Amino acid sequence: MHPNAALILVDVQPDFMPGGALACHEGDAIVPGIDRLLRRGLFRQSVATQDWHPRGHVSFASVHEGYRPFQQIELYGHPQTLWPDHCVQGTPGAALHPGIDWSPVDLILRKGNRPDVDSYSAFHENHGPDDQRPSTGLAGWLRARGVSEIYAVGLAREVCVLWTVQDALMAGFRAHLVWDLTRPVTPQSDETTRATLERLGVAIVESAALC
Ligand code: VGL
Ligand code: ZN
Repeated sequence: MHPNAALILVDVQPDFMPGGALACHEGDAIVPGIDRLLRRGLFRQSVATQDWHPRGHVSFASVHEGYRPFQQIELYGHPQTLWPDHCVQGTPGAALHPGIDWSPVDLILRKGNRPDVDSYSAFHENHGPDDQRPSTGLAGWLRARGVSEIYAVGLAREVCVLWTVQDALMAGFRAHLVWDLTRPVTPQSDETTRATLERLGVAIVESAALC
């Protein structure tokens, strides 16, 4: 039991899994373990994020003439990776994965709905035209419910999961990443991701050790 902890389930959506628009390596392998973890009810609160883009979103390579997915541009003074069209609002690929019973989840937070700003983390949008990273309100929501630490699972390990644990730390939460319940877009990024987490003081844990 983790009486002061929240489970954050990041972007567990078909578009981030094999066959999806922006597939993570073995992205579907985390589905049974996440379903089991949710059913165990170990956490004070649980929050799911859902990547939820309008058609023609600024992060889609298809709207930047001459660019292809996975190339980088500068957007509002910050690097922006261009992605294949993914998680378009209302499409099956954007659904919360049907292999998980989502009924125990306390909050579902949709992100990336602003056409001109991307949004990786559960806590803040990415930089916008005014150079701010607007808060989603999640830190306050968690604090108001007595949460002081978070455990992150989901996709993608080196993108939205990593940004979420980084922002959690910045907001004053103890942060854990459940390694076996995350998968990366690019497996070659794992070494850098681990080093970053260790440097920041994020605990890397395995789901089998949670009790
Ligand atoms: C994500 C790229 C674009 C993620 C979302 O969930 O990690 N990655 N949108
Ligand atoms: Zn996205």
